[in-house]
Amino acid sequence: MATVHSATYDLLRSQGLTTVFGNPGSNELPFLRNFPEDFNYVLGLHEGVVLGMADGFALASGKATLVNLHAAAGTGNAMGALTNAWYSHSPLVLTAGQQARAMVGVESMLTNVDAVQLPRPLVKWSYEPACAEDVPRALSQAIHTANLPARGPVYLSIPHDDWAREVSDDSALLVEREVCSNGLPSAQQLARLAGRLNGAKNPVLVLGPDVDAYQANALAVTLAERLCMPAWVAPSASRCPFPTRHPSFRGVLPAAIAGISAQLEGHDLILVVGAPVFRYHQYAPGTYLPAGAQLIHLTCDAQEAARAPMGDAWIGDIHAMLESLLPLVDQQQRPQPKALPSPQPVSQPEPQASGADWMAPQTLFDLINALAPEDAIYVKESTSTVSAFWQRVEMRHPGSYYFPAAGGLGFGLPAAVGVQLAQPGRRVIGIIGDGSANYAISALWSAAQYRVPVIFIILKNGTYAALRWFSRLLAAENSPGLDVPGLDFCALARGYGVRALEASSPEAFTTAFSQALGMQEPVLIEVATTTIEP
Ligand code: TZD
Repeated sequence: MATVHSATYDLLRSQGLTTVFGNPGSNELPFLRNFPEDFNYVLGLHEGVVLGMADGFALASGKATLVNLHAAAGTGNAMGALTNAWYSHSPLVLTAGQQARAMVGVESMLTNVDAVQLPRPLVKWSYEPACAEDVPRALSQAIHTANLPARGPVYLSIPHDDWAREVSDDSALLVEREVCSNGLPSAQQLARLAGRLNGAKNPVLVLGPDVDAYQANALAVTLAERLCMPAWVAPSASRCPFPTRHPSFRGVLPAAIAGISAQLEGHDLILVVGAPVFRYHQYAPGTYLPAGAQLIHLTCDAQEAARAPMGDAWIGDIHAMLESLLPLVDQQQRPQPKALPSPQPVSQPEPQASGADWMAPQTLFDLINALAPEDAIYVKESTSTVSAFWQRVEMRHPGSYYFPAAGGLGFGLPAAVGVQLAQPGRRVIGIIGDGSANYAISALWSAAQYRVPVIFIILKNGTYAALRWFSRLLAAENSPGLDVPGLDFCALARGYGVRALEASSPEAFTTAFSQALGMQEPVLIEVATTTIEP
């Protein structure tokens, strides 16, 4: 007869969740015992790292990914990283070990007292099965819920004495289940949408992360060309939905109400695809839409559609919607947008007062752009250099860029490891600030132990530069706690078993980066950089 343990592994295998990201405790050991040989366990030394690696893996593979956390403390450590997973529609199946059922009521050590409540509101569904026999079914529900649109994290708390219990043969039915959703507006709704697009005089396209998640980038290019419209990336961009050197490409919209209206001034129709409307950041009040503009929103997320303060929304599968829409959209005869001018090189700064070299981030990005493979994947978490990066680094292919979707730091290092594990054929380059790197630094250990060949580039400017900019915006100058001097990332990397190089002049960086590209192991390059405005 099957046990909860054997039925669960059969289910995970059939659903393709054979890579488990975790950090174990006593509550989880009965699940991990006799870990099958066709499964991989990726150990992270802190649950923020575990979740960040799993997030990167789920985003880059597009598949539901299993996370195994330790009770309440482990879940708590992962919550910061869960903010990013939630906003990137990442299909993470979080499981956490619970105390033995008989020990929960007395709140023994390692009891997850209100397990179901703990991860809310950052999961689609949270559950603790009412009896052991229901664990495989509940896990099946968790996996399908994570995968169904809009995708997102789910949480299951499992008492550790459940694993050895027997389950009925009907648990085999779970293994055979397939759950599909079509998610396409009706023909009539699509025709109405196409009519409005065909009738627009000066439309503009705004593309979000779900265009990339649904691999609809090429369809977005065709749509932009068909309607001769410029293409912007939605504010707070966490993925790259459009080739950045295409003549229609305009860059990333500012994350402010007034800023967006100003940039989109003059357009009569704003078509937003695969992004919330909108994901603002800095508070700059204004009108939501420029004068005379209408907004149409294509989204996979009904909640995104419902909470938008303006516009009409069509909800469905992003790829399927664009694919069905294109045959209904006429080729317009307006002139196509002209390509943006190429950014100019910036001059090399004078050496620091100490005589040491440093580089402008723009120069660093020009070098990376020139030297990196054309299909490199960038995992970025350097907050003040976002615009410079988008201007200077060409991204051509789907799945080329990942940034923390909720702005929760501690994503970059672990997500780079997870993305590289999911995409072994492409090189992952982590571009991480010296502030951001500390939130999940032990991801370096996982990279070293599993020989995950990420190139981690640390931009060492000694400060939280984005917050310095914000402190002026918010009239909050002279705030304490904005500098991070005295960090030696080469020493930290070596301590975790990662090869490290310090390279702060263009020549030294060229040598170090070329060397790193030639190696099949993780390498960290620390680069002293000047401070720039976001
Ligand atoms: N803590 C967490 C978990 N997430 C955050 N976003 C912050 C704190 C606040 N924060 C920002 O929003 S940007 C930033 C902080 C601390 C500075 C990051 O510094 P950095 O990059 O060195 O990585 P820059 O380019 O110097 O800003």
